[in-house]
Amino acid sequence: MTTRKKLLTSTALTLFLATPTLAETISVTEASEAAITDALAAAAASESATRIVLAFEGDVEISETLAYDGRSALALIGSGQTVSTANNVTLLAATQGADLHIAGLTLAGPGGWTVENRGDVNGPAGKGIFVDLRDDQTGTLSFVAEDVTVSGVASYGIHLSDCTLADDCGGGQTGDGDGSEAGISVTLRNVTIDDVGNGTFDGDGLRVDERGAGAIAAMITGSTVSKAGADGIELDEGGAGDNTAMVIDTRLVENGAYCTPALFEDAIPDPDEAEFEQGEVTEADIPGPVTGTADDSCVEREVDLYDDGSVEAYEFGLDLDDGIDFDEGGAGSVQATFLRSVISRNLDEGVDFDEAGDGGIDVQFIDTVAEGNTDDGYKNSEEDAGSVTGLMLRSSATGNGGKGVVFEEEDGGDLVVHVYDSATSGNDDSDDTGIEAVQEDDGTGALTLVNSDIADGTDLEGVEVK
Ligand SMILES: [Ca+2]
Ligand SMILES: [Ca+2]
Ligand SMILES: [Ca+2]
Ligand SMILES: [Ca+2]
Repeated sequence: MTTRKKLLTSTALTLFLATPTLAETISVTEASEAAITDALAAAAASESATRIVLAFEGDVEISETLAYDGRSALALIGSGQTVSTANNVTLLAATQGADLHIAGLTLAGPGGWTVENRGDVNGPAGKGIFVDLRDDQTGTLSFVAEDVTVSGVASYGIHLSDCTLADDCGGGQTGDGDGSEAGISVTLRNVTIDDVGNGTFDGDGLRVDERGAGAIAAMITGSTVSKAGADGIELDEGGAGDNTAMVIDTRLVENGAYCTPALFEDAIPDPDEAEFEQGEVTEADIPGPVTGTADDSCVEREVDLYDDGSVEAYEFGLDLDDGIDFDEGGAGSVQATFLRSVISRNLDEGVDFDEAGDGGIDVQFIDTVAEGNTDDGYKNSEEDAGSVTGLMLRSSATGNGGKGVVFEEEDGGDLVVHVYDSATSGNDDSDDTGIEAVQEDDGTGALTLVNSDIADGTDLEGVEVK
């Protein structure tokens, strides 16, 4: 049962509204899938911004996706209810690129997904929230989630897609696909994303695909992303536009284990890497692509060939994922600030920032901890034109399997890193693994260390310590 009324709006406020259409409020008073579906259909038909208030007590189980096919902004406001499904479907989708504001809701998929119990075998894997931008979209898509929990879906927890290839859109630097002129703004406040993306390859907690013109701007506060099958957060920005993020009071924990190492141990050839003299072996002599596993895309196989076609080297590895992963391609920079955040026990890097094309990396880690990640704690890699500027203030990298902190700058451009009141220890179980700073090709490199304890040492190339 739904009732509709115009939202009371003062004359003074009206003067400040950018659009002539006022937001309507639809109150859903019955706890049922049909009532919510009706409200979404009414909102789509109204062609004005709509606020749907879930004004019922109790939870709702749905069998199909709650789809909003309108283009006008939609707010879906709950008061702590759970919307769950036992089916492998996307819970909430804005199919026409509408601005979406969701608050006070838990969205729960069936759970129990693993690489051995996949959700993508008989059709697409369900997501938590999906916003698909239109090919002709302009401006900035605004997505806001506050006091929201997403769990138990086979694919992405939250997916915002401005990419013509939809789920086949690869990473931002090398990924294919084109996009609209629009950019994407994403805000998460007090959001929990847990146990998502464990039923398909590359199922991130939060995933943004931004192609064509337009930038990504992310504001993430007081949130937790844990046990996502792939990256906790992946922001892929291809084409013109920056990748900008503020991450405050946020935890990224135990993400990236869809390709569970124990399940693939026996499938990886032994030895898992080898090098050869020119003319020694052909590709037919080395182990071929791995087949017959729960998901063969988990096993990466890299082969380097000499000019004469003989094999120079091969390497097999598992595709595990990061706490937070930015890929920035084309024009534009990575600009990120972390404040009071924890990046812990992710299966690849903790922070993995890659910037290519024009533009640099400008990052600040303040009161932030990276510990126990399988590879590097913080990895920042920049190439082509552009510089690297980094700050670590009262931050630490401890017990990571790779380096503690990496800043790499290639091609034209400088590297300037300041480390104050920070510490690294126990990374990679060896020496010179606390901070790696590399400046290559044209440019200068400077690392300033003040009142910091880099117990496992530094590894510098083209960089002076001040
Ligand atoms: Ca775009
Ligand atoms: Ca870009
Ligand atoms: Ca660059
Ligand atoms: Ca350089």
